[in-house]
Amino acid sequence: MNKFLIGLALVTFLTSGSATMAADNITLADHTAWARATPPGTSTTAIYLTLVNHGNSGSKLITATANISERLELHTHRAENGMMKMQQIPSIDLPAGETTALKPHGNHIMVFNLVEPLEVGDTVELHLLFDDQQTLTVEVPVAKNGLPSSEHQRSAGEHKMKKEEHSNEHKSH
Ligand SMILES: [Cu+2]
Repeated sequence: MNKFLIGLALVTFLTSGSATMAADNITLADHTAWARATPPGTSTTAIYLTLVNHGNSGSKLITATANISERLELHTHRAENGMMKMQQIPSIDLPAGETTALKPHGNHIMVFNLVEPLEVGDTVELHLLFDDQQTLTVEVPVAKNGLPSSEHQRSAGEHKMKKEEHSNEHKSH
């Protein structure tokens, strides 16, 4: 066997090896997932959660789906002329060994064209797909201003303000 073939065999082995090991590397951090309840007349909302990549290689969240809407998008906030604007992004990086939070004012999963309003007490079954074909299904509770933890309640007022800004921006699209 010449050197090229040996190299090729090694690369093939490593590739399939890492693909197997990538399974279940990404988990949801406990009590971090929530979807924002929608007031009457609103058909857009956002979902937040924190993901942990336990693997040795970086991953990317590339798609989110749920039966509440056919249009879920990955969004971020960017400063533009001193204003924070939402923008769709193709993926969200999940660096190896790190915890990545999707939260108000930052990255989030945007939901458009809700089939019906989201009410507190509802649960959304959210399916996440990552760039290594790994998938994760998350039960997401619907809440008004985040989860009822002390940390979230402290900034509840801030969340409310953000929500109004959010829906206004989308009406103009
Ligand atoms: Cu958004």
